[in-house]
Amino acid sequence: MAITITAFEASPDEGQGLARDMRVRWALEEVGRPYEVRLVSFEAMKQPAHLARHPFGQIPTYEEGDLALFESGSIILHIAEQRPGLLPADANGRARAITWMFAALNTVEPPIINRGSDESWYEQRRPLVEARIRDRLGDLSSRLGDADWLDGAFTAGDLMMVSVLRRLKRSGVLHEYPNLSAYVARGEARPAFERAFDAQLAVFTAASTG
Ligand code: GTB
Repeated sequence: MAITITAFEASPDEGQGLARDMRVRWALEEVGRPYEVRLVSFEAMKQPAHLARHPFGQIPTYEEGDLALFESGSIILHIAEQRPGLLPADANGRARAITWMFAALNTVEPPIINRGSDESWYEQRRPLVEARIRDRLGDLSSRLGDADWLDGAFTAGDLMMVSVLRRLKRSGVLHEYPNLSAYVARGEARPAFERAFDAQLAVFTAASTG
């Protein structure tokens, strides 16, 4: 059954692969499933046709036959459950991998998203938000230690955690945790990541040259 996902027609990240379609593309590449992309404008995301797919008018979405999903976590779990490659075969290993997916989405990503940029209103909050980020990164760094991945072989938990940490790359904070920087680099060096990255970059390149 053909798979269609949605992505920004014009991503504000200018091809850095920081929007959440990137993690879905990466998961599909890891399990070897081809997919099509429906590009949506910010205006179209709030129209009834897209709201029927995504109640909050966002990307990414996922369609396969009569199944329509939203929320990157749910989409990646679905992809991982359909084909081998992202979840261990043993039940306990699967449960731990799913736990790391939730940890990435619920514990590590929120303070990272709260990180503002140079807006004046953010200045007062900056010390608190950045302390929260460093708390999470410090704990994650201790847990990872010198392992390649969070729990043995690469799983959907790593895919989600690396995706979340990539949002910090421009900030320089990751460099304070060399094992986390190396972890993100390991994820980005995976051929499936590279294919996904190139595909999302091609959208930006086509838009900026055409
Ligand atoms: N919880 C949902 C999920 O995980 O799928 C969150 C989905 C979400 O935040 N989608 C964003 C969106 O559609 C795009 S990814 N926003 C439009 C809207 O809400 O109207 C978030 C994102 C956007 C841009 C950058 N960037 O430019 O660096 C990074 C991440």
